[in-house]
Amino acid sequence: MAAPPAVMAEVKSVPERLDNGVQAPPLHPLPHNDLFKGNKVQPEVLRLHLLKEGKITEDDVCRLCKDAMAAFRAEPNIIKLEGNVNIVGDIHGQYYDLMKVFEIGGKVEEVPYLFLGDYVDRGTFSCEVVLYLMALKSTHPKKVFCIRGNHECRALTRTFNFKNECLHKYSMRVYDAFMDVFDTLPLCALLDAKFLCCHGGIGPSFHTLEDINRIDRFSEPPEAGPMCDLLWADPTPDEDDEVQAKPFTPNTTRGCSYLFNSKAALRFLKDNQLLSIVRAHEAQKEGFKMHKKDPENDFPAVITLFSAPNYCDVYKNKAAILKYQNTLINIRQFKQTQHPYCLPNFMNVFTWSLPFVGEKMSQFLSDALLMADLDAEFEDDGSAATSKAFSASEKDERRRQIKAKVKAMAKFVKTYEASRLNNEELIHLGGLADRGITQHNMSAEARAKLMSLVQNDEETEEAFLAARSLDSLNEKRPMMKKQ
Ligand SMILES: [Mn+2]
Repeated sequence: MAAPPAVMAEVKSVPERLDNGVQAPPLHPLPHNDLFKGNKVQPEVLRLHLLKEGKITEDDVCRLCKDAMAAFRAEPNIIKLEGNVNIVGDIHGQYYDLMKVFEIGGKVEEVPYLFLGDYVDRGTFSCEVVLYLMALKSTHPKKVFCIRGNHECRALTRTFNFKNECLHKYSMRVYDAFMDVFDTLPLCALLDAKFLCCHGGIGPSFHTLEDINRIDRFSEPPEAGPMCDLLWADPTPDEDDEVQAKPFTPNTTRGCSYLFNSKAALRFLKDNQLLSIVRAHEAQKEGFKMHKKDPENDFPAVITLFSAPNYCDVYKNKAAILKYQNTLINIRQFKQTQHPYCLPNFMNVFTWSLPFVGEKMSQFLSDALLMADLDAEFEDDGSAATSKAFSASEKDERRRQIKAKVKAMAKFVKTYEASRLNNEELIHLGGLADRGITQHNMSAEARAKLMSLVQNDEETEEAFLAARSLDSLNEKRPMMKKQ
């Protein structure tokens, strides 16, 4: 039997246990007339309401989607931008960190923003991120630009947690409306005719900007081809770049698209008279990465930006945005902002505590049965009445029955215990848990080592790499369902 906790916590009454420092989320959706003044959405009203975990009505969600969709649809595949702009990498449902982005970068009214995609999944506030960005887009269509990331599609949102989040907070109607918006997002941006900004990178399926302009983008992204490469490709890791003779190699980590080496990047830049590729898509310990430099101009051919600090609540990484100001590049890093806690997969607290309660109940019953067994022995010895009532074979039968019951109950205890331990592990794995990471195929020893690094508070390179290693299974594109 498990040892009891060393010190019993002081038992407080229920009112004493209430934390008055935590505000309850608003009970009702934001009234339509607060959200819209005349025909215009009020982004600041929405921002503050979402910050308190408030919701808006489904009709208003659909209205925001319709307005944003019209703005996105009107844009070409490659958005042309000039002058100062803040570039932001992956957000992944981290609404409270998105607030920090605007604190650091300044207001949309002051400087335009370009977001490089992956607004949803992993974090637990994706609805809030998308709603707020859509409100900004329809209010400032020439100040806010959003391109498509690989997560802005049906295939990923249904295997990660965005679809679940929509169903948890809203409905299927809202999820479908978001997906229709994603189908209209532009694919990349061209900044000052020098920087190609996209979510993933380049692939062998296209060579010029004109090729990108020819893509019919208004659909679920395909599993191969130029649209897939723009959303999914990664640069070859620096350490492999030298040995990688081929410009493009299949991207096995992602399960689709390619890794492009620095030669491929330089070739593309030269062919299109560009300086650099600015992309997102990969978590970075420092929030950004300057990849290999072009020997001719000493400028990195590829820059990676990642704007989700402490990704999935376990990576312990910094985030960064790129401020492009007077043709100079300025990287601003930032750390995680506290956010309200959600159990993995939006599980409610009763479902979550079921294995714990089950374990304790079955343990109790198992102990009670053992006692019954002892009592039976005691009665045999002491009471003439029972001795008379039970023959020797009946006593054996009774013992056998109780033993069987104890055995069965022990199985229950074991099952519930395993389920409770699994739940506790999910808590430590945070956002890593949403695609069945617990079935990860690695030795118990390696797994324990990674877990201990992940659970440790230290912000070391080792802890970052441990989280990334545990999470690597999640990077793969899910198999398409044949429809
Ligand atoms: Mn991505």
